[in-house]
Amino acid sequence: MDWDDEATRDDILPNKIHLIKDQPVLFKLRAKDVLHSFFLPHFRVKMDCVPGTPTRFWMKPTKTTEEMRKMTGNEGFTYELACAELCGQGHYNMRMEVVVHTREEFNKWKQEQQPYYEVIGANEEAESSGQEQALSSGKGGKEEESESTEI
Ligand SMILES: [Cu+2]
Repeated sequence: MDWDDEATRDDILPNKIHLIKDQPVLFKLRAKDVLHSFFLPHFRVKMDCVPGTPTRFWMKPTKTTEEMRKMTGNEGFTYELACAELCGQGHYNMRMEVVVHTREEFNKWKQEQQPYYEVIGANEEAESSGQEQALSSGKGGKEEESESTEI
């Protein structure tokens, strides 16, 4: 993210894809290295991610995750995103959960999210207040710090 652009400061970086039932969504796909395939099997959607050629598609989820759990009788049901291209050593790890909410549930979830800019700022404060404190607190924030350096 480009922190010089103030429009990025309320961006969130969730570890799941959160969608709203009956709300069309546009996915814009890019690849840096090799071909990947953005596969949402429960939605019958698959789109290649091609280096140098952005791809895109619209879709509209019509059932929430909870509705699917009731319909399938599977309380553990989750929508899944997976890479459907044998793209390299990290291929096995290219998956993500997709959650489809009602609009009310989505708004509640969104309000609970902290902008990534603030998450990074909190890490920078911890660094500037002295590493001894961060180390003695045992917060396990080392991974977060290294991630923020890469971005
Ligand atoms: Cu991939």
